[in-house]
Amino acid sequence: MTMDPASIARQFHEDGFAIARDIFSKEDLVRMEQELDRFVRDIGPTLTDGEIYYEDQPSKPVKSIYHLNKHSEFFKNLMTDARLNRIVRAIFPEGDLLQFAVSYFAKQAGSGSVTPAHQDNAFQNLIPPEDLVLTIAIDESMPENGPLTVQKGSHKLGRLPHRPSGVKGFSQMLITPVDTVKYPEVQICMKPGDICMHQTNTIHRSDGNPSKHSRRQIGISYRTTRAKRDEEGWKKYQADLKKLHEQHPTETTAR
Ligand SMILES: O=C(O)CCC(=O)C(=O)O
Repeated sequence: MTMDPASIARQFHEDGFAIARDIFSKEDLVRMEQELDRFVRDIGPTLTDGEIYYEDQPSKPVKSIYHLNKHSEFFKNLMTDARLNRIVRAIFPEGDLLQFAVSYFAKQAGSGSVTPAHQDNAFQNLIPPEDLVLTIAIDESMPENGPLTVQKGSHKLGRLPHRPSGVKGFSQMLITPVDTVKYPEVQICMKPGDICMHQTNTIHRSDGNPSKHSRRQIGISYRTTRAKRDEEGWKKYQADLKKLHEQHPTETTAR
C-alpha cells in the first residue's frame, strides 16, 4: 500500500473519493479471476432478474451481477478482508461497520455500456451518508475503456434529485447535471489490484467501452450503523422502480 489509511481517509472526505494502490497481489487477483469465471459459468445461469444483467447485444455479454456474497464463500470472505476493513474503518471510525454486498461490473471490451450520472444515495437514501462503494480493479482502467468517472467534491452537495433512467442496473440518474468546473470530473485510472472508494453522495458515471480492453471490477458496499434510511426518499425510489417494472416487465431491476 502506498498511502496510510489516515491519509486515504482525509483524501476521501475532502474529495468524495480516494484511490489506494497495490492492495491486492498478482496471486490474489488470479484467485479472484478464477472465482469470477466459476461464478459467471456455474452460478450466473441460475440467477434471477435483478441479480444479473446482460448487455443489449445478440450474444448477451454479462453486464453486472449483484450479491455475489450470497452465493460464494470466497466473495463473502472478501467483504471482511482485513486490508479493506482497516481502510474503511479509518474513513468511518464511528458506529459499527457493516459490509453489505459484493457486485461485479464486467464492462466488457467492445460491449460495455454507459452508466448514467448518479449518486448511489439515490438508491440507498441514507442519512448521514456514511456509506461507500469500494471498487477493486481486476483489469487496468484507462480513458479508453470507460473508466469510473467521479465529480470531485460533489459529495458535499448532499443528495440531489434523480429520475428514472430506464437503464438496467442503474435505474436512477441525476435530473440536472452538476457544474464540471466547480466539481471537476476525474477518471479513475487504476492498475489491477488498486482500489477506489467513493462516497454515496459522490456523483459518478462512466462511458461505454468501445476498446479491446475489458474493465472488470468488483464493488463492495460498506456502511455504518449510524446511517439510517430516509423513509420518504426510499418510498419514492420504490415507486419509481415499480413504474419501471411495469414499463419493462422483462427488465426487472434491483437498483
Ligand atoms: O463503474 C461503473 O460504471 C459504475 C459503478 C457504480 O456505479 C458504482 O460502483 O457505484
